Amino acid sequence: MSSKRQCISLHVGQAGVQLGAACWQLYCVEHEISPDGQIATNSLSPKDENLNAFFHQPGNGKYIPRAMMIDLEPSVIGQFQNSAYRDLFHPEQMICGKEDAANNYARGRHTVGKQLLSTVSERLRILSENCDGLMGFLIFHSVGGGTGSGFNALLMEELCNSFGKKSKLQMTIYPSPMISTAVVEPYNAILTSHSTMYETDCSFMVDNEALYDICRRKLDVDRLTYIHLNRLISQVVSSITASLRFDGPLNVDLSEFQTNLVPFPRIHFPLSTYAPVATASNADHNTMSVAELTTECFEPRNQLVTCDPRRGKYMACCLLYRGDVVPKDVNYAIASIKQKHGVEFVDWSPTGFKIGINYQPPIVIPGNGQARVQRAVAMLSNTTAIAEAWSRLNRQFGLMYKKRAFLHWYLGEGMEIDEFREARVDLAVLEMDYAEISKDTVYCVYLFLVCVYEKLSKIKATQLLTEGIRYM
Ligand SMILES: Nc1nc2c(ncn2[C@@H]2O[C@H](COP(=O)(O)OP(=O)(O)OP(=O)(O)O)[C@@H](O)[C@H]2O)c(=O)[nH]1
Ligand SMILES: [Mg+2]
Repeated sequence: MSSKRQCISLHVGQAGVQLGAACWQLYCVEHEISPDGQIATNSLSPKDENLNAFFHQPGNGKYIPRAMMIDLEPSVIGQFQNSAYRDLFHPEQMICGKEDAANNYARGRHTVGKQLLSTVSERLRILSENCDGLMGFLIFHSVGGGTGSGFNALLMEELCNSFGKKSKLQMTIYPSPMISTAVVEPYNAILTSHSTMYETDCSFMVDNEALYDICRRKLDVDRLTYIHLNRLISQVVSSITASLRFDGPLNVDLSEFQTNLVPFPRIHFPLSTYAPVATASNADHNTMSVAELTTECFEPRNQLVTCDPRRGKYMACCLLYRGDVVPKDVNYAIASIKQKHGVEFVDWSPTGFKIGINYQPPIVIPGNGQARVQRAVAMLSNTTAIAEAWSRLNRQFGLMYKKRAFLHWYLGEGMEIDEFREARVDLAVLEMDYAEISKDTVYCVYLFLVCVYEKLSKIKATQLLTEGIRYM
């Protein structure tokens, strides 16, 4: 049977590729597919026929991920090619160049990245031809590095040109508030966010500092590495995609996420939370009730982005339960959350919750510190509190930009200073949008009219604002 809802995953840059390795390993374990793409010897058939949504079956008994790994330099993909999962992908699904973007958005977008684009689009065409009902794309990347930001912008442009209205959802690692691996991360993050603002349908944000904090508190691991962080993110990704890969009583597909989570095209940055994150020695977590799990999702320290939802308002919450969960318990849990102090919704979103239930319990990769549990939940919530993260980034961008610090690296790779100015205004406006949305209903009408105007005139409102500022 072929599912009419296939999804192609694109893993871009170091973080994207490493995250890809974690996600595909987890999918394989969940579906009992061995690392070389064959069905594990102890199972007669793979766990679910719906896995056609994520795996292509060319007919030789092998399951090949509908995915591509792309990096401008060879070492990270090389590591994957030396791992146990090296035979899972066809070699042509792993594309790398010779030199990276050196943490420079402009190199990823305008110079080094451009050289790889034609190969990527050709392979993308082949991947899409293997689908008889392509639903959309999942793009995994960080926005702090040059490839994940710059090449991502190029790729999103290409996806829009070649695949028009297909969904484009991103799993995006944002620069952390305090720890960052490159000084120019705020530049890269803001430039790519601006460039893809109207090309991305939904971007699930995570930041490494929040992930480190959760893993440090909840896992018995002496030395945390990206592997631990990626395995936690992969559980969220697995919950988001479980409904496409497994049958379930209350399945939520990709377009339903968008419809329910994105009230206005630009307000598309949901916050992710996952519970429980538990070690084998922590028995309490293994038996957490649906109500307890749901409460955990509204605990700021369990969020994958550092911000405080108690200082903002929720617009929508999508709760994706897995395992031993029944709708009655979910309804009860949500009713009590609605009474909870500090969980406030905007006045124009009366119902607020979207629920998904999948009976497939979560599975963990042995050796990653997490325990196997009976049930889990991933929450994706659109909250105005995420503006806190944008505000932090905008301020960091502004500090460097005021002095024109590090700009020569970008201008030297073919960028115009206007792009910086526009990106800055665009993201400052985004911050204001969030602030105003939580205030009143009238502003939402205004935001809606702006979207209609932009659609009809094909001129972005922020472009007009930039022009205005320039002449002021
Ligand atoms: N969670 C997580 N974050 C990562 C991982 N690898 C890198 N990062 C983060 O990603 C940001 C750096 O981006 P990279 O993905 O390394 O850069 P890139 O996209 O390869 O771009 P260039 O190397 O500059 O060409 C930093 O914020 C890192 O902390 C990973 O495996 N997992
Ligand atoms: Mg890199």
